[in-house]
Amino acid sequence: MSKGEVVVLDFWVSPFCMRVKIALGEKGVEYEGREEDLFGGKSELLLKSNPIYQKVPVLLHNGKPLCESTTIVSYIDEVWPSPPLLPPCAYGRAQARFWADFIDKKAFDAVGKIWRSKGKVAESAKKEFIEILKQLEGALGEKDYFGGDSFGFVDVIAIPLTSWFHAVEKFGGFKVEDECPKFSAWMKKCMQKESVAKIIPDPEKVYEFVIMMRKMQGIE
Ligand code: GS8
Repeated sequence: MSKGEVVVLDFWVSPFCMRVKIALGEKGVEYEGREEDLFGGKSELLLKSNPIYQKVPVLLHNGKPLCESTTIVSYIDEVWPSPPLLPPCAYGRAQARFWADFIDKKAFDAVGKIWRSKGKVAESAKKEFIEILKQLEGALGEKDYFGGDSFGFVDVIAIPLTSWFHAVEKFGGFKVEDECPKFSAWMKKCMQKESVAKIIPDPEKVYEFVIMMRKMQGIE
């Protein structure tokens, strides 16, 4: 479903970039992914396209840049409406945006706190993280996906975070599956989707990346 040229300024292990690629995959949109070197030096194109934050992902649609993953996923849903990610009613859309915001504010922070810490701090970060997952389990309820029967907006926003779970499980000494079985079942269901499976990186590679980051930040 072409509506011009689509380029994603990307970084393989970034859950924010994964959101954009999964949304494009759901819509069947072809795109060119350009891997950024976030440590060695960002491209001129990235600096020019996202002068405010200088972060990936950036979506370039016919040369016009869009920044911030949740904003980009909403844009993709508007430009390529089929299959829809956001629900048709205003209330459902507002609810989806509420949970997307919760994931950004709470869940990402909690994952970061676990891998960036050690000892007692890591222990309390782990408790906080499990609490957040349980709140997400509550939002999921008995549904297959956050929005109901089909994979939608909140699923696209949330599923990339799970690519870091293996790493945080190793550092935190726990298993998401034991603590939050319903959330875990949702993860497995999402992973059966081609749009998700082909984008989520190998958990061992993510773990190795996190070890490297911990070394770089002097944590170990
Ligand atoms: C976060 C993007 C981000 O943190 C979004 O798109 O939703 N709120 C934004 N991108 C990171 C890579 S993933 O951790 C990034 O580009 N970092 C480079 C930097 O901070 O210099």
